[in-house]
Amino acid sequence: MKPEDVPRSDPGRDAQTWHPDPSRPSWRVPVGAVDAHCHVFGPQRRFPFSPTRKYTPQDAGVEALNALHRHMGIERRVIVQASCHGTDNAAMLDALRGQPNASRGVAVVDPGITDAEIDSMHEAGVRGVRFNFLKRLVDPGPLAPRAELAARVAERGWHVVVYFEAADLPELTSFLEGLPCPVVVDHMGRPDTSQGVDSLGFTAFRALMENERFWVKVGCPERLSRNGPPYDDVTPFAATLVADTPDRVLWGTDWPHPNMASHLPDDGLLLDQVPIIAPSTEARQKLMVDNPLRLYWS
Ligand code: 0GY
Repeated sequence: MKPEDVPRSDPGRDAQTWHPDPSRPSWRVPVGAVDAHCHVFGPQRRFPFSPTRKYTPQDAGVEALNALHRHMGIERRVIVQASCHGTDNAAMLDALRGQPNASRGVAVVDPGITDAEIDSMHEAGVRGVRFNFLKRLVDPGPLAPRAELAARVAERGWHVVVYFEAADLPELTSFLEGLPCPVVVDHMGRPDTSQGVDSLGFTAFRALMENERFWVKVGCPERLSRNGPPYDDVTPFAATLVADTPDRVLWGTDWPHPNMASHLPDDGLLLDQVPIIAPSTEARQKLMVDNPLRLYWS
């Protein structure tokens, strides 16, 4: 069991989870590159965390995120609501409004959200809702209200982002395939990286990806690796997905790597994984620019 998989009963404040001095990427990222999975947290005095959170991150505000992106040469970002802020999207929305053209968001909302609230989020740059099925983070709750919510946001051209463990895919497959909008899978569907890419679980995930409504984020090796940096055990999974579906892959930093205790990921090293998993200029242009622009900015 990886450290982050141990259920936590104490949501006491975590130590800082991001590298204070990330290395500079050793390659030149394409113009217009997008970080399609990052978060902002707090500051807690302005944007309090959810009372039902399972972990308490350090404040990780938008200024620190902006500084990281400047350092890495990344021009746009998709800010994803994480469980520690529950369904209060205020910190994420505030970050979107600070750089409206360069930002898009993915919200976590109550199924009872009003149309006016959805419209207001759309105005701020939100283009998706996230369904989190990780039992160590949330009580996933029933599926039917989520299907109804998906139908409502699909009318506005939004998509659904799903976060699940590979072991839960069989029971979620028919729900996911029935959603009336694009479905973006976080962190490669969290494969068991101790088993190879030919394992039954990853084979089932690749079969799901044959459906053209499905997209996948191929970053986050730091969370999936059993060996740690440079994450060689995760590389084949990401490279396989980029080769399978070059037009439906996205990449993100996962900054500030919340709820991680194993090590402080170096974001420069994470970005250096991109030329390994996407070896051609064309593949990198799709992964970091064309695909996220199509999904979030068109
Ligand atoms: C991530 C991963 C995690 C946390 C969340 O919503 C969240 O709290 O996403 C995790 O603990 O695996 O996407 O950053």
